[in-house]
Amino acid sequence: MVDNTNGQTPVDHNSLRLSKPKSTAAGIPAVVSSGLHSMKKMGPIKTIKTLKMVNQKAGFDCPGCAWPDPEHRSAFEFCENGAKAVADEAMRANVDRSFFAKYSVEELSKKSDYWLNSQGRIAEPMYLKKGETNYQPISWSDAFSLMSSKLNSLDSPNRAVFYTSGRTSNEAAFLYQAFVRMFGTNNLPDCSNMCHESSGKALIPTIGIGKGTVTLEDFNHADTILVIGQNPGTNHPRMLTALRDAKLNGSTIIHINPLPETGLVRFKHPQDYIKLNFKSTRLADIHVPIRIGGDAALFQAINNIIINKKKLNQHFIDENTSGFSEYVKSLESIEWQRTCRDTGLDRELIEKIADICANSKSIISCWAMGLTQHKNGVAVIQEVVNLHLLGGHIGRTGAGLCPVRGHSNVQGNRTVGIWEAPSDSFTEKMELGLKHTMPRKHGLDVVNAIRAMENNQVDFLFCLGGNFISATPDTIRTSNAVSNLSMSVHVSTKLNRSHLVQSSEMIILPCLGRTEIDVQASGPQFVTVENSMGIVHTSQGQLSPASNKLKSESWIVAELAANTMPDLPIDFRKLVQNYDDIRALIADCVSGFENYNQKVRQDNGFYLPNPPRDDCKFETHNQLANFSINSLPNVDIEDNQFVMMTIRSHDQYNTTIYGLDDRYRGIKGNRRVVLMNPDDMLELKLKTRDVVDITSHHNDSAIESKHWIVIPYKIPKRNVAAYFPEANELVPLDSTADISNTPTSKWIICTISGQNSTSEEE
Ligand SMILES: Nc1nc2c(c(=O)[nH]1)N[C@H]1C(S)=C(S)[C@@H](COP(=O)(O)OP(=O)(O)OC[C@H]3O[C@@H](n4cnc5c(=O)[nH]c(N)nc54)[C@H](O)[C@@H]3O)O[C@H]1N2
Ligand SMILES: Nc1nc2c(c(=O)[nH]1)N[C@H]1C(S)=C(S)[C@@H](COP(=O)(O)OP(=O)(O)OC[C@H]3O[C@@H](n4cnc5c(=O)[nH]c(N)nc54)[C@H](O)[C@@H]3O)O[C@H]1N2
Ligand SMILES: [Mo]
Repeated sequence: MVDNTNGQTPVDHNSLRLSKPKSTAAGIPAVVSSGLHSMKKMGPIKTIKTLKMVNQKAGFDCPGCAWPDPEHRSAFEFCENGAKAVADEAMRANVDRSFFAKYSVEELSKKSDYWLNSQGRIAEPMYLKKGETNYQPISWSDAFSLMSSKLNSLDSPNRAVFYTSGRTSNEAAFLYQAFVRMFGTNNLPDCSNMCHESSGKALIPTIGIGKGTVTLEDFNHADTILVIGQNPGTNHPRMLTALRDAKLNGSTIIHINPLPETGLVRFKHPQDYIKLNFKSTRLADIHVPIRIGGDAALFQAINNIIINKKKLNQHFIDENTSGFSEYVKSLESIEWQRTCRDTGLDRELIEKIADICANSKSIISCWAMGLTQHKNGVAVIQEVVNLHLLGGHIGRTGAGLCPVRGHSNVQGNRTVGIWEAPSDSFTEKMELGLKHTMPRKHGLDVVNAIRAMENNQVDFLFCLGGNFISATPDTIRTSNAVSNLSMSVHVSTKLNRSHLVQSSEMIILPCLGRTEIDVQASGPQFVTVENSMGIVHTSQGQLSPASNKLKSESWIVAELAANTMPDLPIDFRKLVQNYDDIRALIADCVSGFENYNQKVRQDNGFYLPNPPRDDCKFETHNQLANFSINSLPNVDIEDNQFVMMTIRSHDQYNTTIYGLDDRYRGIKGNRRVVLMNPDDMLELKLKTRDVVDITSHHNDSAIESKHWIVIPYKIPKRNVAAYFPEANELVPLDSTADISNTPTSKWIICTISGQNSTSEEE
């Protein structure tokens, strides 16, 4: 029905069911939901066997999120959504040559994301020749010959782009960036560019490290925990356990979010049922229903109140920081009228939160995409940092900054070199370790890579995991850019839309997942990953691979390197025979990994050095933590406009759609919905389930997307929400955050029109 050759998600005509949003997260429904998903995909025996290995010392790291494991683990150390991620990977390998013979690329592109994912694991390498309609099988060696001759035929190494999604192990990621840089380019865009890039860019100049500064234990000692722009009930369910424990230890939890996300209302730990404890815990003491984009105004106001009340840690400020008096001066012009308008909040509530912060001995601030994916993503995070510097809430027990990472090893990937803009000192150490020169010129990030493809400056795209088409913004524009490529290669576990938007030649390389046994010449291997709190630990797959044609990511990267550059000083093929050898090389090339092989074998792994956390030291240009002064963003919109945020539902992992239900929000069966404030609906004369068209506006350009079902929801006026990836087609490629260049997926100015009556059954 819809022309889908450009990678758009087809319109969803399934019937929509609505119910009241839930008030308690997890509990029995979570156990049932994860159980059902797992049983359906794996059967009962494999389900129990598999789930017992998640996040255990000798098991595999959950491919779900990057939340750390407690030191004393229970037998079932996973959450509902982790169980779904595991079950999804443990599916049978039905996507093989007969599958691709049956369905042409054109036919597959008409299928929903849910359907594509539910077909099972990809079984063997596949090749789509120029002009052909269907993928055909190809041998591993022929695939490498095609790729290496393409790479060697390029006019410049910079005409190749190497994307990474954050599930890749440290070992594979390290080998990959080593090869890419020795090949001669820093074109290493990654999912981080669309995720926590703003956090890194905000933290490096202010505290000297682009990572968080707390440990899990700190949660037990925090007076106040701010959860800002984050939906942990769905995206980091195991964080709820940490919040519950903090709560039981007396902390106050403040949830700053346009939506009253269920995960932060009440929580029931599924494991408590085993102990016959049926009570749930209230989590957030205060929900702050901020307008989308109002956080900078909120934090400046809070900081100003704290300064005016003189509730400062003057000793910390004097000893450890720079820029305090300039910052104080910069806040003098704050006006309540603007604060209340930008935030949509009453003065009273803001004063109450400021009061709590001012009187807290130790604050932890957690944040995710609700802050990073904004035009002022970097600046707003720096405003949170300012709050911490005023009270010295950093570098001591129970206090600190906690950017909550997404993909399970996205932080580790960065640490070992997946970055288009490495520092000179990083590159120098890498060169010494690898005994090979590397380019200094910074490469392309995600958005600039798409622009370069659009301008025919790139011929070759290699994706180590991920779903480039559906994760990036501006779907139609990006699809057109990608179709300019002469070759694109996807190392994947599951079928996704990126396999269906045609470049001249396409290759799919199926790889082992985190859960599967990885045997190389020296025997079974484990890999290593870094969680959101800087702990590096092992992960060892335990399940038989879904197909005997799957290869490990490290092996794939090594073969790519060996085929493309046979004369390198490093024997990539030898390195993958025993991953200890890769780790030994990482120890030589990356700071903090000395004695890697020994340290990572300790129970619970090891912490990477973190000067602010460990010693209250700040390795910035002036060796001090820096206050930052940022002007407020203009969040005014015109009378007929709305601000849209694109969010995740409960049954998805990024672009992988496990199911069609968003259980906590009470939205089931159909994902092509737009959540609106009931007063706005009245004004636009819209009823529940009416169908509308949405147009996004950026500078002078507009993008239209048809057929969205309206749902009334508790969301601030003039704010709307829709699900990612369906709504990506509305995110303009050129609307990006200052400094980090992250697409503003939570700030899309749009108009809504073309209402007609319900057509969900059509
Ligand atoms: N099950 C599951 N787990 C996941 C993922 C998944 O898709 N599924 N994805 C993983 C990845 S890669 C990531 S990055 C994380 C993402 O984790 P989150 O960042 O929690 O994910 P989002 O759904 O993007 O939610 C952002 C939240 O920010 C709020 N928000 C939006 N705009 C604003 C704003 O202007 N101000 C404030 N204060 N809040 C705002 C939204 O209402 C929403 O609750 O989760 C990871 N874990
Ligand atoms: N509008 C909008 N856009 C967004 C966001 C948003 O909030 N709103 N969020 C952004 C964020 S935070 C992120 S992190 C990106 C996510 O961007 P990506 O990381 O590119 O996307 P994923 O959906 O996580 O990738 C899913 C695919 O990864 C492959 N895969 C899964 N496991 C493995 C594995 O172990 N190895 C390999 N090689 N492949 C594997 C499967 O084939 C699957 O189809 O999207 C970004 N895009
Ligand atoms: Mo992410």
